[in-house]
Amino acid sequence: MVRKRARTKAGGGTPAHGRLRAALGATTTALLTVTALAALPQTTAHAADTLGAAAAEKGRYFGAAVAANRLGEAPYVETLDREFNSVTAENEMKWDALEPRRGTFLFSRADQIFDHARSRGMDVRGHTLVWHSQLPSWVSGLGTTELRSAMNNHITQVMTHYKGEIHSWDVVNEAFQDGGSGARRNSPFQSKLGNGFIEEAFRTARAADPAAKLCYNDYNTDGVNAKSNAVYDMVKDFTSRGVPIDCVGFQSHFNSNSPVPSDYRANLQRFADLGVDVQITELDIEGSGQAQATDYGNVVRACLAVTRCTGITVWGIPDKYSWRPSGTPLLFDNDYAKKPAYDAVLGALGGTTDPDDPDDPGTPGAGCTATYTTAEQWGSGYNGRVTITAGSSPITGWSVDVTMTSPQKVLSVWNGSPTWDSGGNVMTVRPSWNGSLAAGASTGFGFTVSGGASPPPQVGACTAS
Ligand code: 9MR
Repeated sequence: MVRKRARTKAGGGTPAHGRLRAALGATTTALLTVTALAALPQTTAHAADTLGAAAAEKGRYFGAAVAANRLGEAPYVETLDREFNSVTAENEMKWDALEPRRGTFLFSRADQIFDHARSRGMDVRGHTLVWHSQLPSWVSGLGTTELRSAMNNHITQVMTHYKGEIHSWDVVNEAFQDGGSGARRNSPFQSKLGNGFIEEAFRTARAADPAAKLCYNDYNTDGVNAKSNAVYDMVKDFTSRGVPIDCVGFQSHFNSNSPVPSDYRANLQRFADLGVDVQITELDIEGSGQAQATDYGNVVRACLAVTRCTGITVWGIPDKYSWRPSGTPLLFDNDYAKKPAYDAVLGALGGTTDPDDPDDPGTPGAGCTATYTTAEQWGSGYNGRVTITAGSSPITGWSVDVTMTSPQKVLSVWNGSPTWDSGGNVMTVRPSWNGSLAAGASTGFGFTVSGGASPPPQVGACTAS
């Protein structure tokens, strides 16, 4: 733990975080003034070149979910500190991490993330106070009265520890069922405390830290559907009765089974129209290349089109540390190179990438992009297809690495010439006849894989020549 934190008592002195924030505020103001004066002649024509800076120019934050055990890795921290101005603890502020035994609160790992972020002036989103998952078994075993008391105590203790320093808290997470019922999810809270547990959690949270924005957070609520309608009705009821709620989080975990909905923006807007902020809280989109980039750009544009969409958090930094790494759903590849999706997000935010930066594969004119789709699938294999699209300049050749997961094997490749690494699971594909492409034109190659219908291959960035 970086520093010992003082617990606030009712009527007590300034919490440790309050002093930290006051000090940071003064330092930041001084630094900004000096920077602005010194840099004015050169910077007036430059667009922002990081996600956080570009989002800030649009009045939004751009955050990432962070894992405490990665904070010792230099490229991880360098990317976090350079690109993001908000942080969510991916697991460290969940109930099982913070109160594994009743009344025993362990804040050290959560504090590592909190201290890292706050000492650099980043916002912190709190995730999450009341959730059926990652819930210690002692909680599920309690009877009604004890459960009520444990829930309120957990909310109060945790929020008091970070009082005045958390931008938004996910007070209740994933309390509605999937599917068409619009019903509440069964959980210890729901079954013992009934529908009123959500309202009670929000009221307790408001009392514990009046400065924090209080959010309800869920998944599969990104478009208009039975589940989002049920959440909508709850928020409408809360706002009409004065139950404290400030924001709704849309997790936005997308893939081919759960694509970005066409009514995403409209859905965000209808919630905003209830008088709450909306936030994109756990964004990741499985895929690669231009298709993934387009989806990411669309998500960012949807948020920007809704005045009360106050920020976006991506659920991780490099693909390899995603909760679903085989789907390569994030903005940075395993070596922290910016993916085409990164460029699409930065572009949608109104920023620009540095055309001389070799880590920017999606920079206009820099070459080509590769997009993967599974064309057919059967019990023990599939046909994959990679579409290659030239950037804004013509190209005369391209190459793409495609990595299979053992025991999968590639049986054949068409419209491309493969070479293999020594381990036999990475093939580098170059053109057979289709290397020359006009600016913006596409070609593709296909391949048949046996040894398992999933996971899909990992398709690397396209390199043009
Ligand atoms: O990314 C988190 C992963 O590391 C954990 O193992 C998992 C455990 O439930 O939770 C993941 O984060 C989830 C988030 O807290 C709530 N929404 C869904 C996220 C992805 O599963």
